[in-house]
Amino acid sequence: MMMRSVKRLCTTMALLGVTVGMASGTAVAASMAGSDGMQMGAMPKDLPKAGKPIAFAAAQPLIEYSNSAGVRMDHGKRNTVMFKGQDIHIVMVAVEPGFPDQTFEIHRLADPVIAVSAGAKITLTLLNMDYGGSMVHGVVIGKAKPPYKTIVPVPVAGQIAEIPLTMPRTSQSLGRSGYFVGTTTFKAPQFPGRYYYFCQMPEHAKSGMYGQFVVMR
Ligand SMILES: [Cu+2]
Repeated sequence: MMMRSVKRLCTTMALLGVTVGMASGTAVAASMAGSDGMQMGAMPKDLPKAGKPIAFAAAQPLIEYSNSAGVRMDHGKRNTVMFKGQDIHIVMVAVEPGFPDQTFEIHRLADPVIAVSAGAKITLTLLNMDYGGSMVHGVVIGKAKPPYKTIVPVPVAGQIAEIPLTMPRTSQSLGRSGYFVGTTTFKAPQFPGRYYYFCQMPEHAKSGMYGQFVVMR
């Protein structure tokens, strides 16, 4: 089932005449009709350190990268952002303004399927844009699948990555706020398979803060 849907994505890509698979992991800029889109996002340099809030101006390149990197493919409920290549940078936003509570955004899709190449070196960054005391968010990627309990003990089975909990933004005002960022690097598994990313803050995964993480061939 999973491989079939990945295959279908690849077929769709081929039909659209899209070239992917840059060795560097950067996407090729292309303009395409319809809702399927592919854009280049400049990979932010000098990623902010965990635990120190950054200003909105410093968060903006990360937001822009998150909104544009990878290949966005809209398939109804199973929207996917595909990252090809062996050197991948993914920026996830926790609750981008305008999106529902307890969601992750990539490419302005809430909780999309993330598809990556097997064996790729992945830099994963989380920018927490949420506001409010308990709006602490992190990311764990592993084999633990939904439905989730209130507390999901970590590490989970088959865990491949974790970004520790990051604090919400410091002010109601987006422009005046400080933003917390977490980053981890890991290697995608060598074999295709289906994993899940979720937020390890109690209640969050249970209330929907998760998505699929698919390792493609
Ligand atoms: Cu969360």
